[in-house]
Amino acid sequence: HAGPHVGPMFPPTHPVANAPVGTPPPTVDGFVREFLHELTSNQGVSLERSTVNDQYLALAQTVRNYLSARWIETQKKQRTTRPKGVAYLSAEYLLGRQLGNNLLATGLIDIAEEAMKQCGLDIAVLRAQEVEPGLGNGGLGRLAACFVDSLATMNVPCIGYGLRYEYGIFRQTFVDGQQVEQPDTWLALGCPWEFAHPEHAIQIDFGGTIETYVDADGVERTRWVPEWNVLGIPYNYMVPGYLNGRVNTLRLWSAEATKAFDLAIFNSGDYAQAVRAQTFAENITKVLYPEDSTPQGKELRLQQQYFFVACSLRDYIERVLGPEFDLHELDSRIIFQLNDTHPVIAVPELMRILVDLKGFDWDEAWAVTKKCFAYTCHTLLPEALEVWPVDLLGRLLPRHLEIIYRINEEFLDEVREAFPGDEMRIRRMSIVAEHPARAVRMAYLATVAGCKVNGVAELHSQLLRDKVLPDFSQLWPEKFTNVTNGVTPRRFLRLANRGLSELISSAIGTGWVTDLERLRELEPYAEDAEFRSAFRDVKTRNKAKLNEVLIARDGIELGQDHMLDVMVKRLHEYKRQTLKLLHIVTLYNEIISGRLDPKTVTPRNFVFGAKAAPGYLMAKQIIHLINAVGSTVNADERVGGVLKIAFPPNYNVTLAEKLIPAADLSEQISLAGMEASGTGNMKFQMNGALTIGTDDGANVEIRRLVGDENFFLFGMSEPEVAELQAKGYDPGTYYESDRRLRGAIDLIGSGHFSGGDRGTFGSIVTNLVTVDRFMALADYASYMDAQERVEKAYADTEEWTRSAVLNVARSGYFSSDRSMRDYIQRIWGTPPAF
Ligand code: OAK
Repeated sequence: HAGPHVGPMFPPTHPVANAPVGTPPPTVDGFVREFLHELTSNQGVSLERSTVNDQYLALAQTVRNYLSARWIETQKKQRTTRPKGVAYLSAEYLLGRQLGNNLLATGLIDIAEEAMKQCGLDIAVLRAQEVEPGLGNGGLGRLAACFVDSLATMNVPCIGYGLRYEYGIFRQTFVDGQQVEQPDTWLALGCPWEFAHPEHAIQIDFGGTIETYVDADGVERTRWVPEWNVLGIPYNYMVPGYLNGRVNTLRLWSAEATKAFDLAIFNSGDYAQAVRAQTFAENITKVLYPEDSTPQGKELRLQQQYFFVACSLRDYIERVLGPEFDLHELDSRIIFQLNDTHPVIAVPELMRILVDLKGFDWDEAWAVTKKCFAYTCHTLLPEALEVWPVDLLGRLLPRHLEIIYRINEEFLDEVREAFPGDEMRIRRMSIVAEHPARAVRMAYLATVAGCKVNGVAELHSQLLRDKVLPDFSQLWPEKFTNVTNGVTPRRFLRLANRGLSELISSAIGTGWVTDLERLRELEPYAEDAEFRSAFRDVKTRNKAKLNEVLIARDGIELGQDHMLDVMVKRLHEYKRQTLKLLHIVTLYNEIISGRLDPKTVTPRNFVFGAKAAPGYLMAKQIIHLINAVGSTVNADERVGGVLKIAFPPNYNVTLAEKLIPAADLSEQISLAGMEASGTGNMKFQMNGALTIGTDDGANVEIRRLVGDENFFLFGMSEPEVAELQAKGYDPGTYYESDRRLRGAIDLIGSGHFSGGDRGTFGSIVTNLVTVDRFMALADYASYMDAQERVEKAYADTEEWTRSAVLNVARSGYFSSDRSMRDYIQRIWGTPPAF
């Protein structure tokens, strides 16, 4: 690829680089003064009478003040230099808490800590007061948050566009071991990080009809006559680079009723109806859909998608570029990156703007549009590919449907020309599917419109080309590329694991924070017994901290001096939490039936974290089973405490930041060919956990980098899975022929974990033995073997630590800074600005 040259990142400057230009560096005294000022002027309370929430808000406000001057500065510079920027379009941003990250980015951690101490406050208590904005489901949303962090740190102009859900991902609770969802009221105590701009509201239309008319030049044109509309209110969030003075913007849209809409009904005297209209409009951004990669095809979801991309395009074109800008040159100033298919309705929207509103002719508009979008796919599951029924689209967005039809017609003409007479291919490739019902395949639309299409790990990108979009990759091989995911080392190493960060910096300096490949310099320290001992001390302290958190948060007590084995991710059958359970239940069954002496078992804490989509019944049953196995095993004296199962509810970014630094073993055990990438896998590696995993997603690249001897590989490879699938998979044969496996499954089926009731987990058992879509039984024996290798390896403390250090040293590739560099070179062409 002939991308632009990407120079070194903007070098980190002094530790208060984000302080306003011309202001003296902050001192503890100054910080105390500002904090107290915020407390009195913003919260209206004295220090003596203030609550922890007051104190948190005042502290956040103090930090926000440092950042906002730099933010204004960044925007001012951009208005004069007019660089090309990235507009990241994402329905989800799973940000995590902001205070710690913003203190880190401004270099104010120590000053703030000392200042709070002088006020008699513990900054840790204040930080714990923050409710994280859970505006995402899992991997896709967290990735978006890592990417905007990296772009700011690398000095690349970027606006993240998304939705300001009033309720984020539900708060998970367990009642009798079963998931119960509670609303996430993240805004209840006030969010100090957002800047609302109701004066910049944008009107967004829906519904109605289309009509043709003849314009002043005698040209026949089409226009949309919408039926109803809402207002989009922008809420801006600062995205600071790490110690570099740049502050980018995250702009999330909130829906409100339009005045005109209200007023008409109000004037008719129906006050109640007017209020209903308000409610109706505000529903659009009321709640995040909690389905992770299984879209439900709900009308409200399409409303959300159109609402946020329509707001974002209008915002960029009218407010950022302005009326003078020649939209023929749009691609010189922006690339719209589509985070999966959720924002793909932006494609016909841009066409509509150019053709209907700006008077472009069709071909001209299409030429511009094709250069302005790029599409990232985050899945391989067929059921995760979004498809919108034509009648729904036509009802909500009639003009967009018409535009999609025309895009499709012209696209299919192109296919016909490339493959004359191949009608089957035409039908396969059509953006509009005819069966089972007429529907628009959003991934196809994104592929046709995008200048590039990428997967999120090498294996995934390959499978995307070969299995999901084979006809498209044959037609346009050069369109397809890979960008392996990454995670931000600021949040997930520097901030989450201060102990390890300090140990690393004491060995190799601090440069790794923005240049993670420098972790390679740690390799020789793997051979240094003193360093290894210090490394173990850090782990031990992280485990102790985790214990404190779990006791305070959930009353959970982990086993002392146990290996920490962690599986945290959304609950999905393809991720195979059940395979993990089969391992645990097997050990347990072998112990209680006297075949395994618990004294010979390495003591282990098994920690799960997982939310299930509320409508995903099998996932919810698996959660129930994990909890049931946990309470049974934990209470069984025959186990002697060597197996300890913990399932803290409501796994989120905040908990991840505590769990991952304490982990010894990272479970990445999806069926090969199912996990697009995984990003938790990278966070664990970076924090010195060893991985037990299949050859799936980014595990492939992790293993290649750390070496076979530092990774516990098991299970079928993707081609082996495909072969077994083709041959016909029968889980029953594995069940019949493997005594330990049968024993574990039978124990679950016997009602042992459900007070004797065989029905409770009957469907899990039946499903495993007769269907097992994700082949847990086929990989079971290999997994058990690998777990035995884990036990042996863990027994050799020095060797294990050596491996752990090498895992850290070889994790540099998985910085999201590197991902961003790849996007820039392969897709965006947006070099660092100033
Ligand atoms: C969510 C909704 C629709 C389609 C995909 C997702 C999603 O979260 N996918 C996940 O994206 C992560 C980031 O790329 C990957 O690491 C995960 O493997 C993938 O499941």
